[in-house]
Amino acid sequence: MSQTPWWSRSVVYQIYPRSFADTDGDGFGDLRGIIDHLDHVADLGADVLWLSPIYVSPQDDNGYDIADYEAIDPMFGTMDDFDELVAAVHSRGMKLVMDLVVNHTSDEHAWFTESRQPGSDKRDWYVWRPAREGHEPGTPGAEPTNWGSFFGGSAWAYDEASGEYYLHLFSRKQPDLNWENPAVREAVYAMMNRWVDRGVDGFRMDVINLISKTYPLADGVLTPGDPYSFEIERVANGPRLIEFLEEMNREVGITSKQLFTVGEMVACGLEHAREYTSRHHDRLGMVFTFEHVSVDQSGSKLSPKKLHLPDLKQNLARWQEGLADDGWNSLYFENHDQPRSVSRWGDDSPEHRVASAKALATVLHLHQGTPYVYQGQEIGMTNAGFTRIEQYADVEARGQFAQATAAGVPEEAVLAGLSAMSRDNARTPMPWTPEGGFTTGTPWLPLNANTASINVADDVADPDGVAAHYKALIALRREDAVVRDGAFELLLPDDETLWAFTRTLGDQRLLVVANMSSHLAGVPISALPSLEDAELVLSSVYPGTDLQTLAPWEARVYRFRA
Ligand code: TEU
Repeated sequence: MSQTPWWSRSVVYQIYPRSFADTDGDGFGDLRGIIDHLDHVADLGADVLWLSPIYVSPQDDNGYDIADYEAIDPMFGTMDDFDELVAAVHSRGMKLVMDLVVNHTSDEHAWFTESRQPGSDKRDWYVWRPAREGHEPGTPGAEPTNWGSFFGGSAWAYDEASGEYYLHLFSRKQPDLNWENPAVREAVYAMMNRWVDRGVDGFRMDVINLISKTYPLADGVLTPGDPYSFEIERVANGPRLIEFLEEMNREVGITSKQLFTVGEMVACGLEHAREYTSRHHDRLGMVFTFEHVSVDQSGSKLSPKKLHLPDLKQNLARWQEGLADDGWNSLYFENHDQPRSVSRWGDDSPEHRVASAKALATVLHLHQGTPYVYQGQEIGMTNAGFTRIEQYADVEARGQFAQATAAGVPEEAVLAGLSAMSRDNARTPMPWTPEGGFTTGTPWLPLNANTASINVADDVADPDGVAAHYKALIALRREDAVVRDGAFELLLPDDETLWAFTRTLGDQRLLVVANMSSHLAGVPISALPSLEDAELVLSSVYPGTDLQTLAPWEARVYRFRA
């Protein structure tokens, strides 16, 4: 793959279907709701739509637990609705990318129901192990290894009927598939091919670097105070991952059909990303790393710390440089698993919310890579503001709460962590109008309490709204080759307030300078390229005349000849 692939020019909009738009009043979003609101996405200028899972699922993990890969869950609609959606997306010149969740299935998938029978030929489709030697099966400590699951508790569930344990790196309703078994791989590729034949343009691959594990499965090191080991190296980036990715690429025709692929990868560093996205191999188009969304965490997700800006911008810069000559970056601050960026790294007070949402958008979209906009990010949606555990619907939030409180962490501390970091922050339904406009029924998760003031209708009607700024950024990317292909250079790397960088292509150069704080910031002009003959192309707030001082969250983009 040597030509520049089409998706390196794209902007992706992620839809979380259950929270997007409900047309039948059941309180859950559906495919017809997506069809109804496609013009909102098209107006922004995004050209790829990624749908979180819409397949048949008991919804233990909101669809990331799939019971039938080949059918649409009735809560979302029918296959006819899906075909209509594909056509509606394509007729707008956009592409449709599906979520592919094949590290695990639901425990209600027919493959797993069969696998539960010890003599079945599907037994080996999942990861079954006997109890630890010398232990009574099903008793505490008898789990085959000491691994913890991502969602709290052991990564092993005991199956009484067969007297063995199955591995589940996520909830106990998400048993891991055994990718060592060629029949599993064949079945997955065949399924992918059927979706491609139906018209889908690519896949976002859920935790795809967990499909190859390091065998034999063995205990990890325990951190004091933690009942389970979380040594991610034992399950991520395993020895056969590249082989599996290349096989999948070949069997599904990913490169030959120019399908869009992004592999979500925990524990994926730059070196891994280079390997997986190299243009000299047929593996993946790009990856989602977790590095930059971990810079404000001290150890666990539930103990966030204040962002030290240099950590974030230096991390992104390192990836910009690291993938400049080979490979490709995805650019994201938000998705359905992350808190709202304006609450996390901006300032969600009424005074600064809009400007800080725009400043965050500006810096992200002017990096090199494929930017992702998560539904609601384009209007500067904020965190949910939950204060009680009962308000959370997420299996991860509930599991982590149970594990942490059982280990003696005070409830208040866990709730504070969840309030800042929980995934439900991103999952409150889309506020289409000041009244809500998401459903005529009772929404599955309450709309954000600030819907009357933060909603799509009001924001898009405002020429100074957040969406207008996203539109301008996306348009700039379309028009300007520097945004797509320009070399990246981080300026003022240690500055704790300013985020500044240049992009250069031939004699064209862009300078981006943003004040990432809620106070006025002086700019050390002498450390920046001279602005003589520079043209201001974009700004997040009404611009002053010089660059000596930036208003709170003021971000500016200048164009000039290098
Ligand atoms: O997420 C993978 C993942 O490891 C994390 O995002 C995880 O959900 C958590 O936030 C870590 O604390 C993917 C999906 O994006 C997520 O929604 C699913 O729950 C998960 O895989 C399992 O399929």
